[in-house]
Amino acid sequence: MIESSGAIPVVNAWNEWDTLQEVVVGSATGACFEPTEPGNRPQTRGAGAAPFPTGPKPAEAVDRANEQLAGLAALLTAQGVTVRRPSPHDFSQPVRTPAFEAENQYCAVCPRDVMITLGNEILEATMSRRARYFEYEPYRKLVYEYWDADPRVTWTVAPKPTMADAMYRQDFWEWPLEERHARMHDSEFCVTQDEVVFDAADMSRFGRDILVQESMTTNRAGIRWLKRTLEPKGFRVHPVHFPLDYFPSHIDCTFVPLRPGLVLTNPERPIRETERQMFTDNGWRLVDAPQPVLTNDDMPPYCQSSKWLSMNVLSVSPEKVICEEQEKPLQDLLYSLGFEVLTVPFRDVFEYGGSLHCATWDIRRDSTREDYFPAVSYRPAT
Ligand code: ABU
Repeated sequence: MIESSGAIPVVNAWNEWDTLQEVVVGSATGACFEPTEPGNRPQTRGAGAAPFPTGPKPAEAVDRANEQLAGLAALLTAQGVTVRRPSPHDFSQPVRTPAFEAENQYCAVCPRDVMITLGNEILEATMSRRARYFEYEPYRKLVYEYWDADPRVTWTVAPKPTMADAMYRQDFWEWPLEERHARMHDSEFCVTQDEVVFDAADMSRFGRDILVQESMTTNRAGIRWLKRTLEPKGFRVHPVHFPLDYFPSHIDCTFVPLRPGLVLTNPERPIRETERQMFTDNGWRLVDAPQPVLTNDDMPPYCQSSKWLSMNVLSVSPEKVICEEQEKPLQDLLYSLGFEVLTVPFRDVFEYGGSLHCATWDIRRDSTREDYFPAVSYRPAT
């Protein structure tokens, strides 16, 4: 039983970098291959590759990922961080609602995609894919524990979209690259604008300012919902775009704040010029990550994420960052920026779509709400 012990509420995180006290680390137990559906066309990597598998992941793949997730949990525990884990869930069960069916679910490796802590509030995202409709379930037991333990903790569940066929732009996956390039400024992806849709991993926290990436997994209606829900609570919600990313999904391989005044950026995905201004006007430095050690072709065959999982680091404090063990060029950059760098092997988790930031959900940091952008030109919710 968790107990509220005073000054800091049991749920408390206002940014991505303050000193971490409690965190959920994902689990690969029961994981399945992500099914093909209107919001997702998983592909096996490699020329002439076999069709993407279906159903439960092989036991060896699950064991390897779980070993590395346990390694991350052990490292965090050694740093004095309380580590919690999701509840078991049968992901092999199909999902059936009045609007759709999916042959199986996915996994609980990446709590970041579903759950976010915004100050003392836990927010469950709508999610954007059918196989992930019930992905909040492995975290509900924990949510109840936190919510029961401290009356300062609030809990918001975003409205579930239908995920019916009409919610998706079915031809998106067939657009040739030239068309994608021509349409890149429209920010139109596989979800339409008719329903509220967002994954939590498209958000990034900077005190009272929250960035939300418009993407394949977060639409403009989702951003409007976040603005109207969070701005009366004192947050400022900023939509952001990375126009050279033709398949954007989740901001944490693209724009990664490391401490006040410093963001690690993706050199292949610059932020839209007008959105960069908020950072330059307030004296923030945007520093490009080095090229990852792996190319996109070298990524594990069933991994649907890009080589930029390299920059999906987890901050333990404003001075200390956990980085994947083989990403030496990034480690060198972080050292040169004054960080203490801790490393863990994490390659076997990549095929589940994430690295260190994706595979965690920070519950409590020694954190207060600050204004890091006093010179912001700000548009309220519409
Ligand atoms: N889940 C994060 C994946 C982002 C990327 O592939 O760049």
